[in-house]
Amino acid sequence: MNWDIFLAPYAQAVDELKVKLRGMRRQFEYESDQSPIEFVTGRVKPKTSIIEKARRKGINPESIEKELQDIAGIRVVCQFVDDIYAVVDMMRNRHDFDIVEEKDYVSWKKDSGYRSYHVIINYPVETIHGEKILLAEIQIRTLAMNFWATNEHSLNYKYAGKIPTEIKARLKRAGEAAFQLDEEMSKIKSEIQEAQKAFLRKEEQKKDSKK
Ligand code: 0O2
Ligand code: 0O2
Repeated sequence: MNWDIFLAPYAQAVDELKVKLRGMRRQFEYESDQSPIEFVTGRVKPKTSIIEKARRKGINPESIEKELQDIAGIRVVCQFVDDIYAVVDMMRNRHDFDIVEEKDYVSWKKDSGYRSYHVIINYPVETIHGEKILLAEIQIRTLAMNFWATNEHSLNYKYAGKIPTEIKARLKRAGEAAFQLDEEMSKIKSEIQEAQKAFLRKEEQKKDSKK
């Protein structure tokens, strides 16, 4: 298998989706001063991780593109929990891809403590050989969920999936603290947004006075 050829459409999809979702953020900023989207990142899963995940899940090399949903991965990070559901709603209304599956690990966290909303899509890319429809995974989460997941991911990598019990217990407590942080921030959301709007207005006034 030629991996560069296989992965090229996925790289195209990740690039396109980053532009599109970052475009949504910009439109919100112009039209309402605030956006449910804080930032958007994306990556193509590295070849070694694809091979390892396929082996772990017992997927044949020929079935990888049908069965591995996250070769193209996009991450949308929000400030508040209800922003996640606003973003999911917008995804459902788009016409440039079809949602094939939704996994709500926000309402039902995973045993590890992981929280995030996953939307799996069929995304069409134009290739030099015509249209190719491929799977992509969009992870939507708050800043607090992202902080926890990034750190847990690093520890899993460091300990090859066997995190020592004491650190696991701390991670569990950190997960609960992240959940509390989201809850508390949601309660003062309108206060925070007023403050952010006032800050943006001041910045604009500063820019205008320099013109
Ligand atoms: P690591 O440490 O192995 O995770 P840009 O300049 O922003 O357009 P850039 O810099 O290529 O593009 O990448 P971007 O979009 O900032 O995001 C890349 C990093 O975000 C990667 O880290 C990924 O780990 C992480 N990431 C983003 N989206 C996803 C996703 O949907 N799934 C997963 N698993 N990871 C994601 P690194 O640097 O590759 O390193
Ligand atoms: P990476 O390194 O992020 O690219 P699974 O069998 O659970 O591994 P599956 O069935 O594809 O995977 O689906 P799942 O669990 O819905 O979503 C997979 C992706 O979600 C993972 O990709 C992670 O990015 C993220 N994720 C799921 N569970 C956890 C968790 O407990 N901790 C963290 N930090 N992230 C999680 P990969 O393939 O693990 O890899």
